[in-house]
Amino acid sequence: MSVEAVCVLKGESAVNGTVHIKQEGNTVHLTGEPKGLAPGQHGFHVHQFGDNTNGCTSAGPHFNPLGKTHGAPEDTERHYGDLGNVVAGEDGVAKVDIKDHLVTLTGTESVIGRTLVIHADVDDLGKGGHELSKTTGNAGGRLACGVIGICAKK
Ligand SMILES: [Cu+2]
Ligand SMILES: [Zn+2]
Repeated sequence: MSVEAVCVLKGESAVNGTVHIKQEGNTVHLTGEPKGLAPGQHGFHVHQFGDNTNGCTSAGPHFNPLGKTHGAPEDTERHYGDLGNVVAGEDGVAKVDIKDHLVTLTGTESVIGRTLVIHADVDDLGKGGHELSKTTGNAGGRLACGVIGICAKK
């Protein structure tokens, strides 16, 4: 059985877009083209709660069921929600095409019902030496976010 999810990113900024998330065996594949971004890198994470009652703030911290330190997607020491950065071009569009082995749409650690967040700044992947590097990658404000939901069958 294949599981597919979708996330509509919105926020107080002009940033918006749709991200599709598909489970492919043990890998999850995220694709989409969020737009309205400043050119350059932007932190991209799954946050703990699917709660947007107070905008993207109420999504809480990075999804981190194992109590690890913030890191890069390829690190062993990372949050489950750490997807690194997406890169926006001069047109403000980020072509998201990420495969990850810790984010999953199945089982007890499923990200369905949690929030995907795109940030104002670069995620330093835990290596920037800032006091926030080890928790958030010092990625700055939350430009847009959306709850990851089960996709309607096409
Ligand atoms: Cu984040
Ligand atoms: Zn993190």
